[in-house]
This record gives sequence, structure tokens and C-alpha cells, in this order.
Amino acid sequence: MITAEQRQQYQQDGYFIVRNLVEPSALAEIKAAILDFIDNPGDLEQVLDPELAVRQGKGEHLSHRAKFRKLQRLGRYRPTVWNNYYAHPNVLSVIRSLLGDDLLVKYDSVFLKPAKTGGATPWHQDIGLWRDNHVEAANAWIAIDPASKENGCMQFLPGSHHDGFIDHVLYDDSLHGELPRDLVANLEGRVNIELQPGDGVFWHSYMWHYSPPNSSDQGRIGMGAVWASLEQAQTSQRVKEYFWVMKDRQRLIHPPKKLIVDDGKHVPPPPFPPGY
Ligand SMILES: O=C(O)CCC(=O)C(=O)O
Repeated sequence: MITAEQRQQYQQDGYFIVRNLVEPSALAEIKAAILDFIDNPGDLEQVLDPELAVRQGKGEHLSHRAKFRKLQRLGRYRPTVWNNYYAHPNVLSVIRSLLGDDLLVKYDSVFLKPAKTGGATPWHQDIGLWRDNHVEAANAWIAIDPASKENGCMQFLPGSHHDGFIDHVLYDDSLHGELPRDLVANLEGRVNIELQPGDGVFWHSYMWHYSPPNSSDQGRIGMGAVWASLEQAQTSQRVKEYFWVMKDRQRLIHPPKKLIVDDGKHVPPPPFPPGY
């Protein structure tokens, strides 16, 4: 459950933080699974789609632990990651407060920002990338390592979710679609979302957020997620595959059961327009 203060902050500022959401023993299992993948990607790339393990640059000069920027969908293939985060009882309790009792995972990813080499994530709204109708989806990120200003924690612009959807653009050097740079240059009022391992942050799909490069000597691993209600999944405009974590008020653990909602009408969004 979320508190009245957290709900109020979600409405007013567009996000809230839940401290100690995931306990240390569960976090240790998650981190072990992530490091095991990074240390032994050869074997596991047979299970994970290799295109979903997003590498940073060519990587030859990087230590093997610095090669990955994202590990998308790792959770779906790792029971300890799935059960200790995406289907963790404390996490589901928060998500139920936002979306009700039938819950599915739409997106799961590890976000890695290795010491000294981890790059920035540009300013964006999640819905600006999805370009779907899930305005009230539950978007979250939990810290596996401490996330600080020094090692590139996320920054939010409180209240920016009140401004609605903004078309995202792609510059020649964009990592992915982003908010137009003239809108985010010298933004005043941004806040650093500093988290300790096990803390989680939840935000609105319109929230403007960003994370800077990591110039410190401390790596920063976190895990992102998006959950959807059954109704959102069934009326999805973009994603065809969802994974059950709660049905009829029962928590569902790994292996996650798939819900396919492909009615043949899903069309991929058009390419992002160029930014100037
Ligand atoms: O991990 C990060 O620094 C960025 C994460 C993010 O932007 C997201 O989950 O939407």
C-alpha cells in the first residue's frame, strides 16, 4: 500500500519514493543474477535475445563488467530476479495501489552505469518513447547499488507530468528518442533521485526524467519496470506480450505466464522526427 503522502506527491509532483522496498537478501540474489549474466554472457545469450543486451560502444577497451548499458528482459528468464522484484509482494502492494488487482509486466530491464564509463540517458517521458495510451501505467526503478548524484542517479522535473505528452525527437547523436533539447537546456527545479539499495521510485508516464554520465568510481546498477493493468494490456496499442504477476488477487511467481494481446491491429509507431 502507498501512504496518503505518497499518493499526494504522485499527483502533485508526478513521482514518489518507497524506501526499503526490497530487502537485502532479495537484492543480493538479484545482483548475483545480474553479475552472473555479465560475467558469463556467452552461455546466457542463447536464452536472452542478444539484441536485448544493449552494449555500450564497441567495448574492446572496457573491462567486461563495463560492457553493458541495459539488459532488457533478464528478469523474465531469471526466477530470482522476477520473484524478488517484478513479482515481489512489497512491490505488488505498491502497484496494486496504482493499478488495481490484475497486474502484468509490460517491460523489464537492468540499467547499468559502470564507474567512469557509464553514459547519460537523455531527457524523456516514458510515454514519449512508448507512444501508446498507457498514461497511468506504473513506471518504476529500484536501486541495486546506491544511486547518487555522483554516480549518475536519475533526475526528475517535479510537476512536469502536468504538461502532458510532448513529441520526442532524434538527433544525430541521440541514444534514443528524447525531449527536444531546447526544452531541457538549463532546466530549473530538477531533483536528484538519490536511492539506497532496495529503495524504489515510481513515476507518471509524462514525467520528464534524465540521468547524467557516471564520472565517479562507483558503478550504479538499477532495475526499471513498467506494469500495466489487465484493461491497459487488453487495449494496448503497442506491446503485444505481457506477463502476469497478479491475477484474482493471487501473486503469480516465475515462470511468468504470457498474455498475448495481438489483434492484428498493432502498428509500430512512426520513426521519431529529427531534432534540430
Ligand atoms: O537508469 C537510468 O539512468 C535511466 C532509467 C530511465 O530513464 C527509465 O527507466 O525510464
